[in-house]
Amino acid sequence: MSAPQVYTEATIATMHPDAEGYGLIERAALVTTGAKITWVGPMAALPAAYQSAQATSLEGRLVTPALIDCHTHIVHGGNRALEFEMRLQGASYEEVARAGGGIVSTVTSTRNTSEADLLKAALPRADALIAEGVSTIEVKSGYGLDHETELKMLRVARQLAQKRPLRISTTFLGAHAVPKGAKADSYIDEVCLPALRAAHAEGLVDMVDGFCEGIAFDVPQITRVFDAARALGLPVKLHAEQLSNIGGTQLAARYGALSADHVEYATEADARALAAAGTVAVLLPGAFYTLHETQSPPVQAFRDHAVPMALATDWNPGSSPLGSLLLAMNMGCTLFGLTPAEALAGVTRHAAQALGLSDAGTLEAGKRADLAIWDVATPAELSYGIGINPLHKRIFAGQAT
Ligand code: DI6
Ligand code: FE
Repeated sequence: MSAPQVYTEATIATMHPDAEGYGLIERAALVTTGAKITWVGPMAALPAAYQSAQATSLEGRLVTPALIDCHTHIVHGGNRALEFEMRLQGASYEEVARAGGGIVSTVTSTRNTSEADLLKAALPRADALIAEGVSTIEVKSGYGLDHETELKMLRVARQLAQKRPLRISTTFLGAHAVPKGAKADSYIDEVCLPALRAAHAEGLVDMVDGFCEGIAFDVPQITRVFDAARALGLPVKLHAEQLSNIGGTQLAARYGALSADHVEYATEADARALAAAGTVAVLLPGAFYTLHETQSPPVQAFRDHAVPMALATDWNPGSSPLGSLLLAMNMGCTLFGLTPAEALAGVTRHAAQALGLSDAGTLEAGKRADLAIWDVATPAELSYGIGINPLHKRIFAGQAT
């Protein structure tokens, strides 16, 4: 058993679910033992057993749970700067997609990039997130759209956690786009579902996702994917109601999904369904911003129905080349009207929930010792800065990294 490590003179945002806002404790201490938190509370209440332990004064710094980016596509080949230029000249995201650009162009690059090179390209993306105090990243497949490449992407995602002090949750997103020349229905049945079963058999899949949209797959098609996931015992999530409302959110709720993501076009009834299912609404302001969207997600309806809201980068080469979760927090506040407390919950407790992780996202005894220590005095400063990274130190599984 490793010796306890005591941190003192901290301001701690516990993000405890029963507390108001940040669950803030001033003049606080936190104790880690090995990879776990063993005590959190006011310094004045530090148990005698810890008073003689090795202590580090944090000199008034803020401690939060390490951040969690619960929706990314950081494993991919190539980039889409050309498409960025096209859209600036007036083409819409859907027009670009229909012209063979968009997701399908990243598919070509990803197929043509070796596993080693995909890893090489993904590592600096992971490093950029780590530098902001991120401990856990969800990574999706979905730029392969063939058996071999979908599995290759997921293998690379798994390797990230071997190359860096990082926790990776993998998501199979075979139902991301219809590959060129294929029919959606036969693609689902003949490519996507067999690839899902093979990836699962190789231990590569933690969750299953789909893109439920006019330019991708409809509700009956995603239903087949969800049924296959259920048969394998895998939890589901869904890109739903990003560009229109075609019933994805209700579908996600019917399957008890971990999350429904984007949800700009979700309605009050959709919010009610998410609440009843315990499904997290993952808000992705980077895509909203990049695509010049004007329809904001129904944040007030989510609040009214107590739908947990998470925030993520959606880091992908097309609709959200956003490599900063801190900036996603700022955008969540400025573009969607979240409070800074909602934004921080969105990248900690609710992000953990969106990944089905019950051992992270709050600072409580028994949880993983994944912490972010910040050179700020108040938690609102994390959302307030634009392009400012005040990270002092990241602790991953009890170790400073
Ligand atoms: N919605 C998104 O925002 C990303 N995927 C999706 O289904 C976009 C992916 C891309 O444009 O490459
Ligand atoms: Fe996405």
